[in-house]
Amino acid sequence: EVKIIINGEKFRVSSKLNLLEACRKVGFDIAALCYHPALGPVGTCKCCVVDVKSEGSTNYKRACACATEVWNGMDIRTDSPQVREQLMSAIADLRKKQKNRSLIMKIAGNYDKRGDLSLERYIKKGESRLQSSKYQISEKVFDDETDSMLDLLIDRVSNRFIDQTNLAIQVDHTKCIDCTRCVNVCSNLQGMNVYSTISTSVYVDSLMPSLNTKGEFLSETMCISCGQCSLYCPSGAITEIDHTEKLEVIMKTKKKLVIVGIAPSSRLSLAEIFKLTPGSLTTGQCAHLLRLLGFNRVFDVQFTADLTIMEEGTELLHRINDPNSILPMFTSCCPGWINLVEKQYQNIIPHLSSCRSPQQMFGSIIKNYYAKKINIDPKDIFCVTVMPCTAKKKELLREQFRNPETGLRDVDLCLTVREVGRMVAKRGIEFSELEDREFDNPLGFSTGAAQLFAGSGGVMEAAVRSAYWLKFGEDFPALQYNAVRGLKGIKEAVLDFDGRQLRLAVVSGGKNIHKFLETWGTSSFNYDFIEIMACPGGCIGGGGQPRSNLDIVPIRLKSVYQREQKMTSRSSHDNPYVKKLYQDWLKKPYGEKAMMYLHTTYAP
Ligand code: HC0
Ligand code: SF4
Repeated sequence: EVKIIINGEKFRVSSKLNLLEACRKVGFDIAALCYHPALGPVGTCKCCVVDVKSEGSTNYKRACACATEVWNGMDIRTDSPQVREQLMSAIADLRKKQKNRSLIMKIAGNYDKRGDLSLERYIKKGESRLQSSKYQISEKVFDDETDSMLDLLIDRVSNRFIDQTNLAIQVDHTKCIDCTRCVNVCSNLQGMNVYSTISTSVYVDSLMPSLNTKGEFLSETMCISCGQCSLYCPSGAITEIDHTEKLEVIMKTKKKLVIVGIAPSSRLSLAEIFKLTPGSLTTGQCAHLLRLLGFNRVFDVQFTADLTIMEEGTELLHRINDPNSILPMFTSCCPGWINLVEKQYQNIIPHLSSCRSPQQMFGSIIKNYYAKKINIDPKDIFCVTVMPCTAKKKELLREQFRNPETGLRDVDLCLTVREVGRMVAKRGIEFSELEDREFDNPLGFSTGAAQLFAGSGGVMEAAVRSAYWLKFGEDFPALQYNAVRGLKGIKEAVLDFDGRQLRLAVVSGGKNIHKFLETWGTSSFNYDFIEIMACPGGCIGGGGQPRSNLDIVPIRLKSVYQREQKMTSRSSHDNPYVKKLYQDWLKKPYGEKAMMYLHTTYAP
């Protein structure tokens, strides 16, 4: 601990904190755009500026609190005229960056539309407009390297200021403030290295958008659509592609039966958007809320999570029993992970479970089974999901999930939790007051196993419970499987399966996945069943979750386990509606019909 003085008041704080964290801890909530506790100091936005001086010294010095350590006797002023002045200039700088960006993007747009401006004329025009602007722009705005970047910009960005090529997340370059959080998150947390700042020799006065150095659109990069960058972006430059307006149009025309399914972890975080305790929204309140938003049927994706377990558990047993089959088997419900395999680890494809994700099983059941059951043409159904994930938006667009005969997609649209939050706010619904309502059936009932899907290790635990039951005809002892619980990035366990030692691994977060797969193909990579989720912590840490402080992820996970324990049935094979679905329609897990409607293929 050290003793410090802030604005004349004395405090004791841990010496491990940086000055920004220390100030926040004792109640001085200093704004900072580029700093994020999970990422560490960057020091580009300069918004957390403070005055500091040592004991005995007379002069205060300006410092970015995020990049400053605390020391004994430190004297800090957070609101002196000098600090304010510096802050104003930092904010003006940020605005300037944004303005300059939009200007250059607009010029690029004009160039493309008219098509008659040579690059040289374009540069001169740009230069004079920039120099006559009220912002001070460096003289050396355009040099040779910048030339080629501009070329790229004009060529690649053309008339678009917003890169929506990824289909899940979008980058609005005009809103970027150069905080570099996305670069940090994508490289250091996810190990994907999609973004990079353009090297300083080219990067004059922040005129260039943070395209990666090759100037590619997102769709041309290794991006797996996990959306982690959209969780950390402080300026709204990186967001999910918003589908709320499209949905509202569909709802207003009242031509389709609009059906929704909510994902396991979405219900745990929705309340956070409205400053309620995380996990405080009950499943019953979620069902009520979704009805108020205008959905005609409100179902639970946890129902198809149970179904996934029946299929995946059976598939695992098949693979274990058949000496010619391919092991280890990897889970396949995380679309960010599937994107990663298809882009970077294609030799893993035969190892992926062929099970569709619960989202896609949901759509398939709705359009192929439920439609018939209620005697409605599937084309008159609009199927929506509420996910903690951005990659799910892209998953539903895969050709594999379009009915080959009717051409209809199984799932029509996916909203992130944040989008639902926006819809709720727009309608002015006060949901802390909402009473519980039941989900509709038959896709409304689920077990504890399905609730576990929300956190890393949950699919594994659910699968172990049912694979055990499928094999031995009795419940997994004590149900709870602690070895795969918790937020560690890589977890391993060995399970005694009637004398055969099943080697299990659970991995979440891009960087951990890369690390885990380093030994792939060598004899030390020795597993039977592996659960992988692209986001740190699994879906509870998903890229479509509310932008809460990330220390909330353990709280969400605790809420998962608490909810799970209270559920009446806790193993997927106990779901009576799943059993009935097999009786009525699918016949048996991993059977012919199930293969047709619940399984899929992957493309290298
Ligand atoms: Fe999944 Fe997920 S990825 S685990 O399989 O929870 O169920 O599809 O919905 O929430 O995104 C399931 C699927 C989800 C979540 C996510 C979770
Ligand atoms: Fe990187 Fe994920 Fe963002 Fe793509 S979505 S740029 S992989 S963090």
